[in-house]
Amino acid sequence: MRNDGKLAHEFSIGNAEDQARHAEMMRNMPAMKHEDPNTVSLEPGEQARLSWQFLGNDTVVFSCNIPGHFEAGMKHALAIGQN
Ligand SMILES: [Cu+2]
Repeated sequence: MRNDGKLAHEFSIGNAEDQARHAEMMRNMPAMKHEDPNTVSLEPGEQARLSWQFLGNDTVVFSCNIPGHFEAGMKHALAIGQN
């Protein structure tokens, strides 16, 4: 992925609970930068690769958890597997 925007963004994969917890943590510590296996943070112009294997049936939430971004709509829920 590549950040073509003018602000820093994050791309994070998780379920709805993970993302809510992650967003809450980032509201409390706005300067924190995540480089977890399920998350990349990108400054404007930066690019990175993230590989993830989806197993089983779940609803996955892709989101940017930088404070205000998730709330502004930077999220997408997707059902995976054989539902
Ligand atoms: Cu963002």
